[in-house]
Amino acid sequence: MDSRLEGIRDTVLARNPGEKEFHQAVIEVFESLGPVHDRHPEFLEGAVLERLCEPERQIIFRVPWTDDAGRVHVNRGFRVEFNSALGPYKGGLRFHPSVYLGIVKFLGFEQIFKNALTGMPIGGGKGGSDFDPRGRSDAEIMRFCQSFMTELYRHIGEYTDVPAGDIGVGGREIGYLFGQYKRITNRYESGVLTGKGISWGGSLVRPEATGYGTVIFAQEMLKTRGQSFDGQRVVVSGSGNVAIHAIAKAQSLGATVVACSDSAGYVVDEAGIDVELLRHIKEVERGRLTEYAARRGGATHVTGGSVWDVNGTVALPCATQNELDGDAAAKLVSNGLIAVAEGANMPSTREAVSVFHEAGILFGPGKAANAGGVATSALEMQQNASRDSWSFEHTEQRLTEIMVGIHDRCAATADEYGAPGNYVVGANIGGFVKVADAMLAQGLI
Ligand code: NDP
Ligand code: 2IT
Repeated sequence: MDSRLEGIRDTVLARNPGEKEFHQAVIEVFESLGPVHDRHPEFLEGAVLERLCEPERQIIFRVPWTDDAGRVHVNRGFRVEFNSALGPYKGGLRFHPSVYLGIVKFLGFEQIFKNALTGMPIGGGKGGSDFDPRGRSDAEIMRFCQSFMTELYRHIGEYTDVPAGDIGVGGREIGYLFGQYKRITNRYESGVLTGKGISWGGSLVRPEATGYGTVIFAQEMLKTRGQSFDGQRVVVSGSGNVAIHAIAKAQSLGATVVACSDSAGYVVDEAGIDVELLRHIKEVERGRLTEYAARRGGATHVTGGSVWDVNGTVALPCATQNELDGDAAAKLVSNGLIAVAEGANMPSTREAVSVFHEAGILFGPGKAANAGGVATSALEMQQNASRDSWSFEHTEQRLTEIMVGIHDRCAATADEYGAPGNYVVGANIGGFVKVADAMLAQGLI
């Protein structure tokens, strides 16, 4: 790391003790930014990095709710409004038992750069709760969401902060959250949340957007080496919103997706994952991957283990942070890997990213490769602002243009700063310069 940034990094780590995922995200960005500060001394003079690492506002609140048996539970709710230089805070809500401030801050920090790369007018934020939705009835989920929004509503708004989904938060939860916001405020403010149902202000393509966008980004990387998805053997982690649509898109481009996973294990299906069956089990029945293997002839389920033991030419990690470590990366490389695009946020550890770079693997970091979800959220906000709704084809075309644009900007920025082919450098510098310029233009805030 550039020696001018080391002291700033040390201060950030010391000010935020115990938040290891946030530290990891900050260090990874700082490692790219040395050359920017050679060209832009004004960023150091204006203490841009010090300001960028301190969220503009952090909200932590109690979320009490009752289960179906009438027992009272208390969870913790978070919203970190990280940076509004480019637009209202924008980013998802995650409901998962592992959520604590360090996870919300890593996600919010990444979101600043990701949102800048989309070229849309959106700042960065993130939120969520340590609530575990697993095994909860619809009525329990609804009561939790209503309680969560009963505090959150006072902090958000179309021009202030616009949450959406993430792990454990999909269309059902956004519905309950929107209903409660409307009830408390007496405003049909469509633009306050994205990922809404299509009949009440949602956008076509938003459910598919992250997974589709990740595959479009990967396809652009493959093109730089004269390759495509056609005939690739793809391994995907996760089996949620992002994974399902990444699988569908990769297969529509001629690839065979031979494996996917959940937190209990993974399935191998050499014939190619049956997306409709997977979608039905996961989204309609809210079941487990063991069900998939039980119903699909030829597929096998492995309990525990690592999906990265399955060999493939393209890997799409679409589950969660730090799910792909240095050993897994080395194994993938020795098994014939050529490309990785991150559908999840920070799924590869720093060691894994080093392994990929040293082996000359095409590597698309999450803040670039999974930006299609939030970009389509911004398209949903545009439709809401103009009280319009666009066709699937038009919206998908916009998503494709945005993803190709992000790919090309990352590649051009990496070239410009002397790191050709390094999409991590391209994404970090590309996102950072845009936000830094806007922060300086807006004065000391
Ligand atoms: P979902 O809740 O729909 O699916 C999450 C998937 O990841 C499930 O298969 C889940 O398995 C698995 N998973 C979650 N946590 C863990 C864990 N700790 N260990 C192992 N597996 C885990 O979430 P999404 O598909 O929406 O999100 C997946 C990733 O994509 C996240 O990193 C998210 O931040 C990122 N992302 C999401 C976007 C979106 O628009 N939804 C946009 C950009 C990025 P199980 O069911 O067993 O828990
Ligand atoms: O990580 C992400 O970009 C998301 N979970 C989507 C955020 C959004 O506002 O659509």
